[in-house]
Amino acid sequence: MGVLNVTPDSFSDGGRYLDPGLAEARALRMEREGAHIIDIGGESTRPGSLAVTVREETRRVLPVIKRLAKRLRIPISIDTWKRDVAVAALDEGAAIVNDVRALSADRRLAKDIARRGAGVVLMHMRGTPETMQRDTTYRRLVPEIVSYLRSAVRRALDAGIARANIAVDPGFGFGKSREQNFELLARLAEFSALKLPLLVGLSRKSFIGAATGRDTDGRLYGSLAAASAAIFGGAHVLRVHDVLAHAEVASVLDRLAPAGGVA
Ligand code: HH2
Repeated sequence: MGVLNVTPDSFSDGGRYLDPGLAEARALRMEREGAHIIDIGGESTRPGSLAVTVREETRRVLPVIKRLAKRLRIPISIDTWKRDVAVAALDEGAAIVNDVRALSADRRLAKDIARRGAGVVLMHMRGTPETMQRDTTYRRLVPEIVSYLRSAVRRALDAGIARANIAVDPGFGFGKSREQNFELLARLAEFSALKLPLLVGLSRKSFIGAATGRDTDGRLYGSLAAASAAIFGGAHVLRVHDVLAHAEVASVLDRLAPAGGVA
């Protein structure tokens, strides 16, 4: 899944793709480089960020979705937790809602997704991006996140979303300390209990920089190491900024599966 942030302030590519023409070119390039999904976001969710209005978010993403729906052969996902933004994006050609609040912000969104036969990514976060790093204590980290995701999956199924259209995500960097992000990565295999495709967003995140001492733009090698660990831990979808490099890593690791290796 290639990341396309149409925002002025995303932690890694903020401000680079505000122009719809540049955003379109970036998405087409990620498709050529091996992306299977393009994830378009109009609001930064980096720690401490504030929510933008629906009007502003749709103003940023809709023109890009409109253009790309005609040109891409791969599906578009809309990275939003706001119902109005999600519905407008689906109606313009997005096929998946990537919801960092796992359908908890507005109960009606699940039904909107079900009615359109769209896909959904259910991600774990505690609080909001503004507050999520204030308290990162968990009684039992992995079981708590698994159980949160289990409830979110129940919400999705109850609204009529097909099981085949659901993926889950532990939400790296969303209300977790550095150590907890590493623990989650080391214990990713435990999420197979949910028996659903597992998506992870590790690319260029700060816990990777904490290990390598690099800033956002210098985190490719660290991200690739984390992605490899995630594949060994059973991840099915990698949400990344550097598509070509990750696609090459995945294509080598995928060769291990027929030999009884990587799941
Ligand atoms: N991470 C970010 C945004 N959306 N969605 C899912 N499912 N999983 C993630 O880990 C995830 C996500 C944050 O990264 P980015 O979009 O690059 O930055 P920003 O939130 O600053 O726009």
